[in-house]
Amino acid sequence: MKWHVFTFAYFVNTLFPAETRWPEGFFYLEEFISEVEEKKLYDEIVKMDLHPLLFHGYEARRKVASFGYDWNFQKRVLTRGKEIPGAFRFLIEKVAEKISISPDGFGELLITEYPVGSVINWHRDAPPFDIIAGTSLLAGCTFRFRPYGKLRQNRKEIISLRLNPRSLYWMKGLARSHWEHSIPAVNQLRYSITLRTLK
Ligand SMILES: O=C(O)CCC(=O)C(=O)O
Repeated sequence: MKWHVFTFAYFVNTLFPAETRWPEGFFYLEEFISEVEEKKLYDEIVKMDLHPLLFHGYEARRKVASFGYDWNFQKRVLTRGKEIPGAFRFLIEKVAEKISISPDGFGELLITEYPVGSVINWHRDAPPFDIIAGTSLLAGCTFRFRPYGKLRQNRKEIISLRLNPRSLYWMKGLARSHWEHSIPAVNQLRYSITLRTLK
């Protein structure tokens, strides 16, 4: 290897060590669904009655529709809600195949609408859930991680990445237990479809 190539490779490696780019247990894939699939999912979502979300006592600006098992943040209980509509089956199967689980492993499907300016604040996902997988429709967003609780010594430890439309992320393990995540104000209308397995 020529010296300048080696120097560059070493420098890049030092700046962005692969293992600290994303928390362990977090995975991201671009162009997971096609534009046709995105449109098909969006056409289903616009038919739905989305309602404002109550999150830790506050009404968030984002709106949701939940199917399957639903976690109530106020009462901290899991209840069985409406059946997951069949129109989402192709997405569920595609995600399940990608992350090597059975499609029936997903206990919840959550649709979230993020109007311009809306956010999701720092949180870890609800305790009864295990693997979390999310697809972005229409627009992307910034997705941030910071160490959770006592592990959070330093606010500068935020890891920020860009989720593009039609991408898929999934998280499990340390990314769920040792990190919390948030989305700062979006600058374009975004929808997300989040799938969760039960523990
Ligand atoms: O919109 C997203 O992709 C993130 C959703 C999320 O973090 C949540 O619903 O708890």
